[in-house]
Amino acid sequence: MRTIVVTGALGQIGTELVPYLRERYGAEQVIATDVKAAPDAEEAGPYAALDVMDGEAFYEVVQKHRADTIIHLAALLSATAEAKPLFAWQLNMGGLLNALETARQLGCSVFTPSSIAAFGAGVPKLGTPQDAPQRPSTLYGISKVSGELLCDYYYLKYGVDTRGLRLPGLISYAAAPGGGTTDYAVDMYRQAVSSGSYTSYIAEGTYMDMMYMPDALESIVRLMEADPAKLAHRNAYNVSAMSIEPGMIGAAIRKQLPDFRLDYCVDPVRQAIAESWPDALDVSAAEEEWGFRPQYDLGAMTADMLRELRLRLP
Ligand code: AKB
Repeated sequence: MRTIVVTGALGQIGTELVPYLRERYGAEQVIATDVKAAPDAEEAGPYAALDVMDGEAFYEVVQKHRADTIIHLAALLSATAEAKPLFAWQLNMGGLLNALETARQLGCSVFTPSSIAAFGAGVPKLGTPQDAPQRPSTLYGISKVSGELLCDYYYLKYGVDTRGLRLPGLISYAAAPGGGTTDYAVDMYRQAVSSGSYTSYIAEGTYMDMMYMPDALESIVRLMEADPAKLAHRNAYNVSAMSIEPGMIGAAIRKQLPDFRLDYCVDPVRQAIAESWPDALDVSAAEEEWGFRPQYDLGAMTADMLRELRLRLP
């Protein structure tokens, strides 16, 4: 990667990925884009307002900056997609198609995230294999499987260097997530610091894969820098650092904040989404093909999250 256009740069991943890439590749080499106008703080490098559903505008931004890589993050997450399925399909698929077409015409590589949501019924919940039937029951999951297939198509038919990760729930202190099912985990840490208690909309005992944001950022770069000859599974790799449920996060928080109180008020929509997903992915293909190696377990992540949130939250 030399010059990189990032879409959805103001979202949960983009907020942290853009500075991470700028540190590594140089500020001027990373062009942050989002549908919103540039925030005042966005002075650390180039920024362009871009609606990813506008194919011509997409092409122009990438061409103008002579980018060789597109990191396409703009998408609706699971809970929002379930509330607005038509728009979610249009944005998640239309934006990706524009990214791939631009890449095809300008010779770029493409990274785009898939998700644990790309799996549904009919797979083992524990150790969900890299290659398994993908029959998701959520609109978000359907868009993610379709995205994986579309990325494969552009690779096989046009030689576009497409790569992706089936990301688990990402936990970070820097940017609040929006519209996901795994967001409860981030909310719990934030509320633990700001109010000392949290009411979870996901039921106790509901396991999902999660990963701390620094491991996600490192994994994206590691995959994009990997030797293409070793990538048998390009779109997309199972990745996860831990399989956890709300009570485990609560217990980890209580080790540092003994008075932290965790209650439950289950939201049936997000609970159903969570139950349709795997409990724990098999990540061996990512380990073998490009050296996936997350650093943070639940304890280390909790210590870091609480330390950082105490500095940030009132
Ligand atoms: C969501 O909850 O929708 C996302 C995801 C797992 O893809 N965090």
